[in-house]
Amino acid sequence: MRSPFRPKIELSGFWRFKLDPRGEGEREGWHRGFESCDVVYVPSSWNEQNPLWDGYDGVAWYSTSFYVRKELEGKLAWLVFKGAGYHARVWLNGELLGEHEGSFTQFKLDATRAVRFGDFNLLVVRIDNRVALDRLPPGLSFNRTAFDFLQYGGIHRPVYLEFTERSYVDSLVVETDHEGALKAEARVANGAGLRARFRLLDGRGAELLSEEVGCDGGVARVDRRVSGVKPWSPEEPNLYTLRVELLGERGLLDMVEERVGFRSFKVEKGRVYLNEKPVYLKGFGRHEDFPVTGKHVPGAALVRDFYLMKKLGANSFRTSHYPYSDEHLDLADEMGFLVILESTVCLSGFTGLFSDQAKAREWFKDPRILEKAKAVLREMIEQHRNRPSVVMYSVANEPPTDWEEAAEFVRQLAEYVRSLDPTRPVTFASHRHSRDRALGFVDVISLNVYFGWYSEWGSIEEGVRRMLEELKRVHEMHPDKPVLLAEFGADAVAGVHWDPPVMWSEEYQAELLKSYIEGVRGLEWVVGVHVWNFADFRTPQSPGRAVLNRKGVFTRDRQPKLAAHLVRDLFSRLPS
Ligand code: ADA
Repeated sequence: MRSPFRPKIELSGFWRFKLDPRGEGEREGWHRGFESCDVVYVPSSWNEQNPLWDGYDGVAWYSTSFYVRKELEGKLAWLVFKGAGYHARVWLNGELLGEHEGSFTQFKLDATRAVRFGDFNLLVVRIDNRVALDRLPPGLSFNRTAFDFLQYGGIHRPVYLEFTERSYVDSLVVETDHEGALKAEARVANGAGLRARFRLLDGRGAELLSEEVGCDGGVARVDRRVSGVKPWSPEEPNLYTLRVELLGERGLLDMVEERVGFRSFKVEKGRVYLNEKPVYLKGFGRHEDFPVTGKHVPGAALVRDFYLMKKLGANSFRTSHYPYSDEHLDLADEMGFLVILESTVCLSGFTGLFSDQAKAREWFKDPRILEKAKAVLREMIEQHRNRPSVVMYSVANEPPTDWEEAAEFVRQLAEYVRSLDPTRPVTFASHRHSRDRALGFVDVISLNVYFGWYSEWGSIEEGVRRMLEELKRVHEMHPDKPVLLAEFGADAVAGVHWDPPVMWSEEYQAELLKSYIEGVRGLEWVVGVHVWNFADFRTPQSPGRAVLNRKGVFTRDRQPKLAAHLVRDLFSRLPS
């Protein structure tokens, strides 16, 4: 939900910055302002902005100042962070506004009490980026994590102030289908006696619907079937604007908008259907990772990513392994991609973090962890549920769900997601395959498979044989569930060539991807293939990582490896 109507102060730019390795800033009163010669750019991770900060796994402070015009006095002031982490604590003019845990979902703080109208204001943010076992995703330290991507720190996404009247639209939920059904519900703060006008506009601004309803009880709803709308699909991502205008005696009090697409996505008898037609999910696991800016992928780089995915014939990706930014998913809506929106419960190397496996099992029974996992799911669904591109939720990546405790944990998350949004299928990415005890709890089975890379070294043929064996075993256990090959791939250092194909060469990566994609073609219960990964990305340091995870079909600066050309050809010969 966005509002072109509300006065806004964007806070992107150069901020003051100070590391706090001993965690003494708060005791020293840095929240009232601090001296520092260091500068950092917002939005971006701090890590690659200064080599001294690259591996910094600790606390750091940000500050900036801004002017608020006097004529805004009397309005409510909201401070919005689109993503900062791992943990942010925020002060305005020395007053604590609040805090937030988790780097990848937006949060909004009421700044009305603390803001100085007609004056300059000092905003100070404390970011704690330490890795810990009770954080999601968990780890022991910067290079000992359960997840294979860098724990970037900082204010990765935009920050801004916006101002509303005391009556405003607080949230908007929209549900559609491909035949023009439109259900919209707006929650209105202090809405007694007010009216809300719902307007649906097409791409040229022509009005297809205009309906005025009351806001008593703080809720305004419409439930109509709009004729003449064109469905949303990857081939034709038709978008409309749903505008909600809040009306009082003095006229327009607030206005919010949401871009909507009319589409249906469902799972039936082991298939997935988009707008009642079977669809094949062709694409990638991705990351939000870019040189220098880290977790913040600049708009121009996102545009290049999407054109490259289109060029390769992709129609889908998973937001591995955390919710992506609004800009990222805006392009998915705009350019037509079927997105699996994944939470931050990434547990790839989880069991290896514990010498005592009993303690690892106990982790899944800790109510604080379950609460944190639910909070991420709640926030990501609230932020992205109106998007036509989001067709499925993934509650976790590679949990050790051969363990009963982990399977029960995943079951609770799947149940919780359905209670929040029953309109979308649920999955999680499994690397336990036929040993997995949680596959029955989800609607689509997603499998991460690396035979021929982490085992059967150097033998793609043997790897593909084992892959097919395992997939068929899973299918026999769950014949009614569609299977997505959610991850498969091989590292290749760009420029390393070898004939015959050997591991780490571009040829081996290309050959493995080709063999996997062709190996599953014709298995009608396999509903898609997501290559791991779209581009090379930063990871914790280890002997198995050559600075980056090199499984990208593109380099980190988005130049193609041999595999990219091959994937384009393979995708062109797959069903759409
Ligand atoms: C796992 C994990 C990915 C990445 C991949 C790899 O499947 O889900 O994040 O680590 O393996 O490259 O090994």
